[in-house]
Amino acid sequence: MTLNADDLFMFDTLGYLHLRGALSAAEVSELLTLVEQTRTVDVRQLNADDSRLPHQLNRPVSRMIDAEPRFAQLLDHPAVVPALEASLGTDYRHIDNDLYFTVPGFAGGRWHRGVRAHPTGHVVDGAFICPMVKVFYCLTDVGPGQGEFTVLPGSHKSNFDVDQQRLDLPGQHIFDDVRAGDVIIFNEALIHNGRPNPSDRLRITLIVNFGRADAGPWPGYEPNPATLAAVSERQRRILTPGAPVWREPVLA
Ligand SMILES: O=C(O)CCC(=O)C(=O)O
Repeated sequence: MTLNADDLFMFDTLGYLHLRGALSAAEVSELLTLVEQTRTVDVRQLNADDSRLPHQLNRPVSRMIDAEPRFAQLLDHPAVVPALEASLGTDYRHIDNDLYFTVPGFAGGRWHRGVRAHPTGHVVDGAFICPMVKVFYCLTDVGPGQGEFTVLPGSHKSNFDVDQQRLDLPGQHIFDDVRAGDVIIFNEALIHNGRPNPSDRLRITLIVNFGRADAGPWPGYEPNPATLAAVSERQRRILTPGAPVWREPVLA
């Protein structure tokens, strides 16, 4: 999969790409098998040092790659490498990773962003300068009213505040036509949220968050040395912290 001029335009302007059918049916099936094997992992055991837990989501398992190093394929999957290299540079790094469930009855999250918006966007001299870009590997179909992911397109360039204490925000995009195997890539400066899930369907997402060469891991997400030893050389480079811990760079 390559990124063409239209993709670059949309990523710059909207702040996200929805890559439909990015994973094959066989890949979805393999990843769902890994999910089944990982979903009941004891997160206290996985995080021998309990100080990590307060920083993690564990919905149900943060640091899924440490729990199951075969998830490391998500660090350099061919479907996402072009967008990650274009937005973060060829030496992009891992920041955090989560096996993430949106369970039936989920009440909905709150709007947030992972890094600050930049009033003129994240392109300088024709190149992206995004500090953080997140990838959602969607393993289940998601339709209306099924705990959809939502973004405010263009909010990575926002110049005005918006009242975020409500479910629906002006201009929002709701990902309510997702098929298992789709991938969503977004600039973490986008305001985003997970909607309530009144349905009886579980939404399963594998989330991997990335930064530039100098990015450190989110606190509580430092990879295990054993994981670094188990993965490919390229994956090891991506997983190796570029700094001891995540700090947002100051963009001019
Ligand atoms: O997928 C969702 O429901 C929200 C996830 C989210 O907000 C995040 O990963 O920052």
